[in-house]
Amino acid sequence: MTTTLRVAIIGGGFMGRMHAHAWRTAPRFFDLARTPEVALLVGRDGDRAAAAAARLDVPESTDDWREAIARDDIDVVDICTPGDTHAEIALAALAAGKHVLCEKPLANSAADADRMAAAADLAAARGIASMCGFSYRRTPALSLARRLVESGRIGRIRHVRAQYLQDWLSDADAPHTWRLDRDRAGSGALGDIGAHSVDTAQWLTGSWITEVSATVRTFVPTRPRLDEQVGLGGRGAADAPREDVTVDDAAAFTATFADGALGVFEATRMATGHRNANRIELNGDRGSLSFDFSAMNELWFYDATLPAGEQGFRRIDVTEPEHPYAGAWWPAGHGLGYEHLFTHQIVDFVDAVTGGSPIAPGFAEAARVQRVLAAVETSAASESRRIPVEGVL
Ligand code: 4PW
Repeated sequence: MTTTLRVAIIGGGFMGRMHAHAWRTAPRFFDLARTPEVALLVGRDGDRAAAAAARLDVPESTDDWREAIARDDIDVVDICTPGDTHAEIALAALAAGKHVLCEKPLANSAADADRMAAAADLAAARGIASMCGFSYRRTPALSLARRLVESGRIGRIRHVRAQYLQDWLSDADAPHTWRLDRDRAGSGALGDIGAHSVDTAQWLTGSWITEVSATVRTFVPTRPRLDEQVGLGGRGAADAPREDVTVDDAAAFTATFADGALGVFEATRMATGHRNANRIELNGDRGSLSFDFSAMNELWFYDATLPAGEQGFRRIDVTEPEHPYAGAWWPAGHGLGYEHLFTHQIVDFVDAVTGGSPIAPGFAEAARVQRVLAAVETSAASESRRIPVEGVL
């Protein structure tokens, strides 16, 4: 068995660059059964692909993802493109016997997600691994939270409270990007960042969401045409022709979990002042856990089994060798950043490819997230959801 794992990254934008960094960093800090080599980068056009490949020190580039599928010397296809391309690329890659890592959300529809999950199951029987990139699971603090939940430290969970707040679209003249186009992105804040909250909540609790009641809003119906993509948004003249926003700017929903817990979720990219506040809190009958990505190296734990006079939320600095992933990095509490989640994701993916550990989340689990997103949009579109409060206007 060759010791290398040759990777083609499809997409050279924010996530493509992040994944290239993670593929290269993982073997430098973790012992991997096979050594990843990013061999090919696929971009939207030849020049962009070549420029991204040169910047990321990837030896070859192309503008056609089908080349990656056709090459016998490619073992892994890593999909870092907008959601409208995920199903076609993943299905072709799995059929060609490639292992697949696919960015979230898995697809732009529950139907596509289910097709991908079915193909992944068939491929798994041939030893082909496939995983969806819900990277926040790989935060050491959230992995520690899952250990504490699994060991019963907070008991039976009654409440899940999840918010993912960003503000890069707060300016009504922030230009139109693919993330605002339903045909490209599938949905807006709901699928782009709310999907993370849904996955994290189901993963931490070990319980599926069975019912939702939702509201979505589009506060800014049109935005100026984009001149140049920069990060999540970009540059565009405020007086440029405006293009329709066809997705949600914000989503809020309640959720019922299979084990009876009640969830409250919120996702928006217009929460002025919040750059990337990805928060979740679990309240159980023996304690609570609280996490805010803005302080990603900390987990807050309330132990209700302590003597009453000693109870209170205490901060766990999740930076020690005893904590998930942390021991591979820096000593003396120096902490980690967003990019480390993606390195951990590669470590777990390579481990899954080499049969060392189960795949999580696989496409079937990611398809469950997609079905929750679909239920949220169905609820939000259903007038029966709106119950007027008596006596008000
Ligand atoms: O999943 C990604 C998040 O980690 C999103 O697609 C964009 O990047 C917006 O927030 C972060």
